[in-house]
Amino acid sequence: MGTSGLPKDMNFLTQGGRRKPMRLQKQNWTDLAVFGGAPAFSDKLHVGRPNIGNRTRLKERIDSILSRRWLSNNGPYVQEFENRISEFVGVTHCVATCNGTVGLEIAIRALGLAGEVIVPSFTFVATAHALQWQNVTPVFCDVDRRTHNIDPHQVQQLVTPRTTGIIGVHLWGRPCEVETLAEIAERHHLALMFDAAHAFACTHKSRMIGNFGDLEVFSFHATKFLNTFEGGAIVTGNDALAARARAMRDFGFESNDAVTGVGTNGKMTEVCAAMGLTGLESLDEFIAANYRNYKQYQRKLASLRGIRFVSFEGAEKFNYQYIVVEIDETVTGIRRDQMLEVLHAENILARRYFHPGCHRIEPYRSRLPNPESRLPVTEMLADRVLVLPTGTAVGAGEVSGICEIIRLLVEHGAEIRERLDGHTSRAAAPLQ
Ligand code: T4K
Repeated sequence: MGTSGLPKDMNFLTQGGRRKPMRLQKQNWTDLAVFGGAPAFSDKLHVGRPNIGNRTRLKERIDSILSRRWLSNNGPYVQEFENRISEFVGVTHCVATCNGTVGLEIAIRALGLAGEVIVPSFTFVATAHALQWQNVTPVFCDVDRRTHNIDPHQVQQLVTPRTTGIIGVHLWGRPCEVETLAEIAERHHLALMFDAAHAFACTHKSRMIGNFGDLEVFSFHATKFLNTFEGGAIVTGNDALAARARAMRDFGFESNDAVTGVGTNGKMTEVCAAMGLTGLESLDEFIAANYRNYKQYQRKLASLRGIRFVSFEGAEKFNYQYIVVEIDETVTGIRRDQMLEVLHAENILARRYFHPGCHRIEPYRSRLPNPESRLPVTEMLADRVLVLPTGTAVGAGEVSGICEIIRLLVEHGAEIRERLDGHTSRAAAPLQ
């Protein structure tokens, strides 16, 4: 045993000045940690480990915030951040917010959405809650089998006299079918907005996401490609909408002492903007790390039986922030949730985004008694999708280790399942 108490054959890797977790290579499925073996990684590997830019620059910026004693309320860094985002996206207005969810809520109000709004169910719950929080009913739409994005064909069928808008979500950073959605919205006089939480720095037909619909909303949460600790932004080319959103973000103030309508406190702080400005200077580095991991995962996983690796190919730009696989248990012999259990035991904290689908979460669940017929693709994806660790905190050695465990799982799926099922049924058996 080494000094750490772990077996000597663990690879100890260091890269880029950060401590890399020790990695144990497994020869056999019976060595899996879920069956009592040592975990493959000494430290937990997370999905959503923040991308952090140049620390010295960040600390300098934080120092100047403290010297200026200007911490919030549309300070100089927030204004600079908004300008940088507008320039980068190529859009006239950027209204930075304290997080993406409040950005969505403000956007929904600024657009005057009411009654029913059509949204995908296969999204983070914030998309639906941002509507419901304002007593607007989310009407859940299914998604496309290949892209995981809202299905325009079903959107069309869900329009009623109560519908006021459509919210598309560019899931995993892949653009929705924006032209078709825009055409439906125009035909029915509906507002169209996009939840672009995953899609900063991605393009559709060579135009940056942020330029589509009436407006789009980014998230700059810690787990996102670009982060401001917590943060978000509404981007639009519509002057009136931008002015409304800007006032709503600041309690309804349009100018000093002049409140012109209802508002909230959705302001971004200076320290958050400083983080965002610093991250913007390292975007190329973030993309390069994500792309390298993406290609390595693709090489190792795309050919595995029962695994569908969600690819981002073609001429568009992507941020590769999410590594997404679908598990077909009829082929792997092992259920997605059992794979998750095995991976977690190995300290690989994969996530099953966006299980179980918003429509299966209250208060929405009771409203849709037979989701299987309305949302078959969502139901299937919610049972199949796994999201794997990536980002600047994950290196080639870790990706390789994760893929080895997945290969072991797929090659011995039926045996592992049988043993896990045995564990579960023994655990569930009543005490004698
Ligand atoms: N629309 C969509 C489509 C979204 O995906 C989101 C957010 C929103 C709207 C709303 O935007 P925000 O209001 O959040 O700006 C996480 C994020 O909290 C959430 O922002 C994100 N989507 C969602 C997909 O993922 P959880 O519940 O998975 O968070 P949590 O705490 O489990 O963190 C995820 C992983 O990241 C963990 O394994 C640990 C790691 N992590 C997290 C944080 C915060 C770190 O390593 N460091 C950190 O600082 O929702």
